[in-house]
Amino acid sequence: MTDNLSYVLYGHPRSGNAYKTALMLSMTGTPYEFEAVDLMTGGNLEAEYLKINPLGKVPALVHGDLLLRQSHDTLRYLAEQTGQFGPNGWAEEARIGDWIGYQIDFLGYGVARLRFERLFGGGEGPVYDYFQVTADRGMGIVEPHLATNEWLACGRPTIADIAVYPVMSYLSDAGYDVGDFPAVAAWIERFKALPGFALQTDLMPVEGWPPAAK
Ligand SMILES: N[C@@H](CCC(=O)N[C@@H](CS)C(=O)NCC(=O)O)C(=O)O
Repeated sequence: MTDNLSYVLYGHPRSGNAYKTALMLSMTGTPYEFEAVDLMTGGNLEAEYLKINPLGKVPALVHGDLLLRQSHDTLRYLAEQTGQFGPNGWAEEARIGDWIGYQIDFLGYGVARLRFERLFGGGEGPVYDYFQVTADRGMGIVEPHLATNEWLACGRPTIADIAVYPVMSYLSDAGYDVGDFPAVAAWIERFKALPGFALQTDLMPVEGWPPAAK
């Protein structure tokens, strides 16, 4: 850390986007306070939280006077503050950016939507099918890449891996069998072995989450 200002993370363990920030804090050894925003009861849409993030989404990260409301900004900011997991120069920045864009385009609008629909929606229908096509395209991109690359970018663990890991950690919730993606499965194990790795429930503990299986 470059100063003594404390970090406050607003999030919820259901959120893959908040998990990115929580992982980055943990894996860089950055202490933080956690403020739970209860996505399950609409806490993200309550007036008190909307003052922090008018978009009504998590994560939000406060560091002194700075307020970050986008998960990928939190990764880039923490990389700069800690000197860890970030790019060295624009050639690396661009390759990391490819995977951050991939996360939004194929995981955020694909795999993560499938998971949400299966857990909380109908899990079928034309909208679901659309997410399936996007998610399948995304899995078809990452599997061959990781078959020939140990990490997503730059030949070392970077914020690209931290951005992509949370959604990959719940592939089965999205209806995939991780065994069908052996290179992704091996990368998941490499990622989990990195110092500071922890589960979202340990980094953002919220009573009652995950819900007991019925
Ligand atoms: N672009 C935002 C997306 C954040 C986001 O979608 N958060 C979800 C949880 S993963 C959320 O708060 N959803 C609540 C809602 O939209 O009502 C980021 O990358 O941080």
